[in-house]
Amino acid sequence: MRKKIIAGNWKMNKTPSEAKALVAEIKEKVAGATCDVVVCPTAICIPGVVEELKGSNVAVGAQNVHFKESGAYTGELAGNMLKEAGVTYVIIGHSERRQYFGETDETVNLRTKAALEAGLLPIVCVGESLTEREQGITDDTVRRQTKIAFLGISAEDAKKIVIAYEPVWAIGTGKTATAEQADEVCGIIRETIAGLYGKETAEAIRIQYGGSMNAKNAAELLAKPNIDGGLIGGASLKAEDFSVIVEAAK
Ligand code: 3PY
Repeated sequence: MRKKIIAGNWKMNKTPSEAKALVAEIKEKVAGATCDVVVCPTAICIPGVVEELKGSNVAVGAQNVHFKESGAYTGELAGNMLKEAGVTYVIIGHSERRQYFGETDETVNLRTKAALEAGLLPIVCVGESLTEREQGITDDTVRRQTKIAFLGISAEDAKKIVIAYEPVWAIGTGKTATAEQADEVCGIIRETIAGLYGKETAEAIRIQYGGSMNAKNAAELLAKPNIDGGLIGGASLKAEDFSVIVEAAK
């Protein structure tokens, strides 16, 4: 039985004081959660959020990590820096990073390996664009993204990775994949992992759905056999909505 995991991707929202206030509310509301709960604020908000969440059941995630340990990479953050700051998880390869910041399948793989090396737990995002879905190549796309993301990663490390299936056409658009569509693609991702590592690893790995998951549609999505949680965008910025989603992840 896989433990569900609900992670809030705050994207570029909230100042440090707003972030602290939001997690103060969230931690009260999700104190009785039976799933893993994660919030992923912007890097500058991490220290305050970590401080506010001390002693709670809510873990902190970053939204990106660089693949080198240090050096001339202006604006980047290394895994050991995040780790020392109290970060547990890190989102890698979100479609917004692929779309606006030149992230590729190869850099996703490098970042995933660097995160594991630093002792962080990667949340690796995959998902097809609208054109890819319309052309009937959703399966090929998520298979390719998954296979490259996991290149050179041992089965033991693979089990630490959470995969987030986020159809690009459902991100920030208010459009959600139907529970059937989401479950089907999560199943294809699990099959891909089975092809790479065998059934045991595939059954152990957690696959989230992301893409306009909200307080209204979460229960239906989370009831599907291949969906082990959610990576939540806008709804994670409201403590009430986020806690309803956490509650649905039993
Ligand atoms: C969304 O729901 O919009 C997301 O991108 C979650 O990562």
